[in-house]
Amino acid sequence: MSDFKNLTLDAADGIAVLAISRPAALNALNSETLDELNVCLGEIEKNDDIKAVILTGGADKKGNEFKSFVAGADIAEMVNFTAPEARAFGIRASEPFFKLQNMRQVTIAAINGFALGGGCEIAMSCDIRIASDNAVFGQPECGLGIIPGFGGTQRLARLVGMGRAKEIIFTCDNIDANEAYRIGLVNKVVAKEELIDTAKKMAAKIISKGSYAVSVAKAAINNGYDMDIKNAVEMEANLFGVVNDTHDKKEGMGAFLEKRAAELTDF
Ligand code: CO8
Repeated sequence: MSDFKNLTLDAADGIAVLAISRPAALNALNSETLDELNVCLGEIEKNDDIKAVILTGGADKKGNEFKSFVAGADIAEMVNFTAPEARAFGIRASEPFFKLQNMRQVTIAAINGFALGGGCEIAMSCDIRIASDNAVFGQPECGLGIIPGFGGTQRLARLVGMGRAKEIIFTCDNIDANEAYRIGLVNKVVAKEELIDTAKKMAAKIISKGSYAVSVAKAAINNGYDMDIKNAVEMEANLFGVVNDTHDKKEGMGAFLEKRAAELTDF
């Protein structure tokens, strides 16, 4: 794997913990970090030894690990953007964000503090979100005279419904972790000391299943989400056919019938 200035990567037992780390700016996303994320996720996609990715935020400049997940896009970089530059910045972010959404590995955001603007948006690009009890979510963009531009107007409405998404985006009110859980923005809230362990336990459970099957299920859920139900179910049937022709299917069902533990290896 390449070396990165604004990311740290720690991989063991099939699980990579990828931390966005810009301590001076509460891990705000600038162009350099977005490009590094894109390269890093591209390398992970090709790596058969990594089956799940936990995305989190590094410590702030005082060493506080629970201050910030990602405090947004980098305002200092955006302040002088022209319209074409701003558009290009949004497109630049969409590449790594779509990788998180669509890569064959499961992606879990472990949200360890501020998840504002682009921070909330990158968390929403992951498959699953686990928040520490001190996490804070919000879309402050309209207060800065802009709109959420890393997918927030689209993914927030899909996750929490249009009415709640409009309230959060229009009022710019932050919400705490429990409210984020209540409205379905996060899957789970845990004590901050347990955040990474909880994410690792969930990742370990998921990768103990058929990893190829999980990646195909992920594709089926993602691809079908915006389709009409008839075409979506037909697409599912096609993917069901694909997973029936695998080692893991023979092994998984064979092991059940033989009353032994399955050894699932496809990825
Ligand atoms: N960008 C740049 N620098 C930041 C950012 C940011 N988003 N957030 C924090 N920082 C910097 C601060 O400027 C400060 O730097 P310095 O120490 O040099 O003064 C350092 O991080 C520490 O921050 P604070 O001193 O402000 O820390 P506090 O504990 O007082 O406050 C907050 C923490 C509440 C998180 C505060 O920093 C804050 O409000 N940050 C901005 C949050 C925000 O508005 N985020 C949304 C940004 S806009 C966005 O994300 C748009 C995404 C879509 C773009 C689409 C383009 C096409």
